[in-house]
Amino acid sequence: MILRLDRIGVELPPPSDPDPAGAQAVQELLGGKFGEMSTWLNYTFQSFNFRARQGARPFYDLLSSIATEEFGHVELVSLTINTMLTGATPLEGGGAPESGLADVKGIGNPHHFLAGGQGALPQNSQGRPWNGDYVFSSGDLIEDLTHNFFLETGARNNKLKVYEMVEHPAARALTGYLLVRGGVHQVAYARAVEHLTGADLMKMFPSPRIPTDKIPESRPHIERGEHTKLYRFSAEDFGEVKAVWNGTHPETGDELVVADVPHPVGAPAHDLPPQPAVFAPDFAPEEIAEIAQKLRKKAGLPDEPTGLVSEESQELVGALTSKVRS
Ligand code: MN3
Repeated sequence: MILRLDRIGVELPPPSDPDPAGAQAVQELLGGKFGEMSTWLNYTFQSFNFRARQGARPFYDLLSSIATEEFGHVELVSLTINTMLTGATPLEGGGAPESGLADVKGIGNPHHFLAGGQGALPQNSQGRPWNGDYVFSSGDLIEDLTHNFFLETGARNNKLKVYEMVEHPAARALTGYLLVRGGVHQVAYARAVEHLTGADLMKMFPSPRIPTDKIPESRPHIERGEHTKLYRFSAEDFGEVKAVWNGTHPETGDELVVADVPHPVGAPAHDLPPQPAVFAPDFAPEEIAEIAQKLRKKAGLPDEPTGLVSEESQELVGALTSKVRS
């Protein structure tokens, strides 16, 4: 089972200039062959299918811990896409016949506006759906772990390319963070294979060569030691991971540690404003809010919503422009 927290893995910048073309490129990191849906579901199915897990417990615990972190990465990429799409149609007014949708014709992925409400989709950067065939779960532990090392290699390669292609601050913050965490997972699978076979994949296949310490958006995470920490996403379980995740980082020489907290501190998400032109969450969002408020009152809930969103969320609507990056 998975326990869900209403926080995101790392703080993301609030919406600024909308960038639908950039959001389309970021989709590769979500629903591409080497995207977060692939890392999440490869490790998830491998952990579900793990036979004789008691005898191989440290490896099962490693796969399970990384699988859960990947769920949060799917969330982060989705929120980045949503942030970049915010304001691409007018934030206020925007009713027919001038909804602003004509302004986004030919920019980015039309599905973001036509099939979705200016939100992320389980697709790659070409708009092709994520595919269950991307999941490799052979049942052979060494084969699966070697596959995962390769998957993380491709994933980091794609992240660096998206970093270089898209200069939107949300995309840069996302890729800066994911490059560091993907690096942890790449090293983790290399360590696991090394424990089982003696082969050092980091030496045999030193790819991709990414100097994350030179990337401004990665540096703060490295300074906090995020390149050395493995999280278990459980207060009680998956503790045998330390039998595999140990030694020193092959690039920095720092000691690899299992974090003593279950998950990263993270941050509350931004409450992104409505986009009435695409009916998200409705053509007249204030009516939904009114109904919800009545229901909350009837249920004996306090006047103010109990969930947490970022502090910036209060000012998001008025501060945004609707100017699309070109
Ligand atoms: Mn990931």
